[in-house]
Amino acid sequence: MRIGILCYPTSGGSGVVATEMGAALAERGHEVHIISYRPPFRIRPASDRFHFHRVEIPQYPLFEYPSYGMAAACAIAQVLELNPLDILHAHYAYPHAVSAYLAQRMTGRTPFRVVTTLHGTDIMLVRQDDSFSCMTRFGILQSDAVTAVSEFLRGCTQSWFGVQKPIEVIPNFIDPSRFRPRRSHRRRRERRIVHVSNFRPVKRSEDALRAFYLVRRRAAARLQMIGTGPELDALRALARRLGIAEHVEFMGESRHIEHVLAQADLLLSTSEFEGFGLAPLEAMSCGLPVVATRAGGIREVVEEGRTGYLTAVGDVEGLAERMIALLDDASLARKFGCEGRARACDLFSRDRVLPRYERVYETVNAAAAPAVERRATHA
Ligand code: GMT
Repeated sequence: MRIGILCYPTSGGSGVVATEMGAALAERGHEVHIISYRPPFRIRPASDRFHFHRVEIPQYPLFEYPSYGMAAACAIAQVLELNPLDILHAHYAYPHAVSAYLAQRMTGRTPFRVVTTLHGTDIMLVRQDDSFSCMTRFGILQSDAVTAVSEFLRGCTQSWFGVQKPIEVIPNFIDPSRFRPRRSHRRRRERRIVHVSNFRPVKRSEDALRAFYLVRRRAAARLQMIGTGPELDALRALARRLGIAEHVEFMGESRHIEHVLAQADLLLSTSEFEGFGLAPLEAMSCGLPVVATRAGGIREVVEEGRTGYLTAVGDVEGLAERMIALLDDASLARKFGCEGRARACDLFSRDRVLPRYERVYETVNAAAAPAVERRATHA
């Protein structure tokens, strides 16, 4: 099949999943066109069937707010001039599903079908600002098929947007040969706790520092903060105020997070909301136990009491206690790590998940009538 993938290029999970999906689909024989405003964060040469196209966002002094959504629609239309597509896979209902719809209309007939994957941030936006709601709902309703990365996210979408349209849950995936345990079981003097974030309020990374502060009073440990984002300076300042700065390493974005994870002792996730929780899954695949908040989709990734511990959002003491329990008991940590690895391989391996997307593509492609003509704007 000929598949276009429209995604954000940033280090957030949706861009990572979209790029990995593109690379893997190309390896499976599809022709893949990634469309994004810069080469996505984890993009890597996959095969000669894997192409990148840039969304150019025109600047003109009169227009104070250049429209990214429309620029994305133009980019799709330009790709289509030279490369016919069967499927345009939009990662995010807002704005990408709407851009895909617009591109369908611009190109006259309906040359491709639109599959939209909801990741979480796109759906959660409406809780912050209701003005996103009508466009997000429109994007969902106009897509030929919609998938969500967790049951939780499907439920939120159906209730917050009042849509009855079927939404198939297809979880995120990992490549188990890349995300694999590599650790020697020799105990280091300082145990390593990893926290992955884009340092936005929804991640509650302050809780990670505060919980780590409590851990430090009981165990020699080091906190590795991976990622970048708007709260970074405030977090550095907090680490200094708590007197733990020398034990907290702000590592920036990591293209090869699998190497950091493989050398760590546990993953800490403190979010208030997660559509899925890709970092916990990657950690489990590397054989790490996870300590996390019960934030939405994470409950479908981490099996409580078996592959990790879950606490209420904001329960800093609870997070610290669970981390100490795992750092103190090497055999428990190892048991959780092994169970996590097995769960990641059994339920979330790339080879298991990708055929599900291929089936969605085949189904919408086989649908008789061209999508735009037959669609109504209601559920
Ligand atoms: O978590 C972020 O802020 C990044 C975000 C994104 O949109 O790139 O991640 C979302 O998609 C990931 C991949 O499906 C999920 O694992 C994350 O849970 C989800 N984030 C949120 O829902 C906040």
